[in-house]
Amino acid sequence: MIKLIARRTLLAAALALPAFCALAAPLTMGFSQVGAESEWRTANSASIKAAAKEAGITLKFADAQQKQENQVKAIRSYIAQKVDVIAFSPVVESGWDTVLKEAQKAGIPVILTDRAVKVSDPSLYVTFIGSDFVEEGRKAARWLLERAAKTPGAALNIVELQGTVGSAPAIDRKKGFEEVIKSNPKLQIIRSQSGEFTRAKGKEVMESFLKQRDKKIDVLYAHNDDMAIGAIQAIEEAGLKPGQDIVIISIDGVRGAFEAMKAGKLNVTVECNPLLGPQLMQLAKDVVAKKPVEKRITVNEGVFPAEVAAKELPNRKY
Ligand code: GYE
Repeated sequence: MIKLIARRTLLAAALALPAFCALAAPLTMGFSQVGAESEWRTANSASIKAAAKEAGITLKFADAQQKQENQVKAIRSYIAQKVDVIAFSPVVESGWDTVLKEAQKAGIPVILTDRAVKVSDPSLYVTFIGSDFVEEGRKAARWLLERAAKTPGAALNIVELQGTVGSAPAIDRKKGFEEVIKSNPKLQIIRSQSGEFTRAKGKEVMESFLKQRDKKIDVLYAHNDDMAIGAIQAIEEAGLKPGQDIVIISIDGVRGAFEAMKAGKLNVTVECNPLLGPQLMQLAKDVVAKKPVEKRITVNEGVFPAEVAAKELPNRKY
């Protein structure tokens, strides 16, 4: 009899053990980050690391230096390590089917953050949290349309600094911007090239735009603040006044942009919030607990013209 009770207790304990372990063991997330190309990215990485700590999630974090092959390697290593959930911000949109199928086969859920992917089968990821980049492009263009309406007459020649070739924000910010400026034939994009989302490349490409003297440049549209800040240097070195001789529009709303606006060198920035960490960690918990989540989660963002920069600067969190 005693033996039987003992055996039953043992059995009950053994059965309860996995459930107990699942409750007690911290969740492990493998995160593959794009790189460290911009102020936005720095803020995004810091947010993810801090939020993981706060949420008690063990974070494995790898920086891919803007290379897709490094991201694929990182994801494969997370699969091999049997993490509970994989999250990543895909550097480019295409080319993810194979590795995502491997994750699915291993039963590891994938969350996309910040940037979207183009895949053959949407079940290859559970959910995507990030900004609406097409709308950001539209917001940038709407600001320009309003400004153009106040200065009737002359045509406005626009140069565009695109983000990383093939990345969702570069594709979508171009698309949204073009869609809106089409309504005013005075607005023409005369040159467009990638500045890879970095200051250094933004400066270099702007220098080459300025050297081609066939057409006057009236407006610069940069897909992020870092490239705009690099371009501002190039414009100054060419003896021109950024923000006056050339109107400058960019996206992100990082501190550096607010400082440039305060100094009168940048005219407007469209906000793109990088502080996705807390929401991502909550999502990861829900996904691992198999709770239903939305397939697409967007972020609310504003537009900040130079006139409000000094007032807004102290409130900025990134
Ligand atoms: O705008 C840019 C960064 O994917 C939204 O990537 C992000 C973009 C951001 O390098 O600064």
